[in-house]
Amino acid sequence: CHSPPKPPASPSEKCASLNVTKITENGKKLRKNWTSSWTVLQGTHLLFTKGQGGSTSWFSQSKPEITVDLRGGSAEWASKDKSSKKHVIEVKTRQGTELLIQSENDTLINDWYRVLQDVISTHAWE
Ligand code: I3S
Repeated sequence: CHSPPKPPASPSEKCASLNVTKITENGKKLRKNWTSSWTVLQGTHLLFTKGQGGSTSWFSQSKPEITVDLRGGSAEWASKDKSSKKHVIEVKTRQGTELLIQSENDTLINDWYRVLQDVISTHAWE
């Protein structure tokens, strides 16, 4: 994560510009609103800020728009009926929020899929 003034990133920190939309909040269905979002995985939490043009956006300058706790949640490849886009991950939280995360870059999204699975399985019983 390219932000020199910040303290050193923890090993579990990861960031990328990804396309994101919430589809459910507290169990209630929402209208999709895909936005490019600077996405940070910080420990067991995923933080999203409004994208300001891909990887040049500076996370520490803007407050997260969405924060989700991955503990007790799930991350799976979204089925075709969830989106017509390619490479879509469906993230569900224990609190009943569902998000779709997408990137045209399949290497990048595969990497995120693997890391999300890893975080969720590591912290499954917390
Ligand atoms: O699941 P939907 O309703 O087909 O999702 C599409 C819509 O949200 C659409 O916006 P409006 O119909 O509200 O104008 C978006 O532009 C599409 O991107 C959504 O579908 P995809 O398949 O791209 O997730």
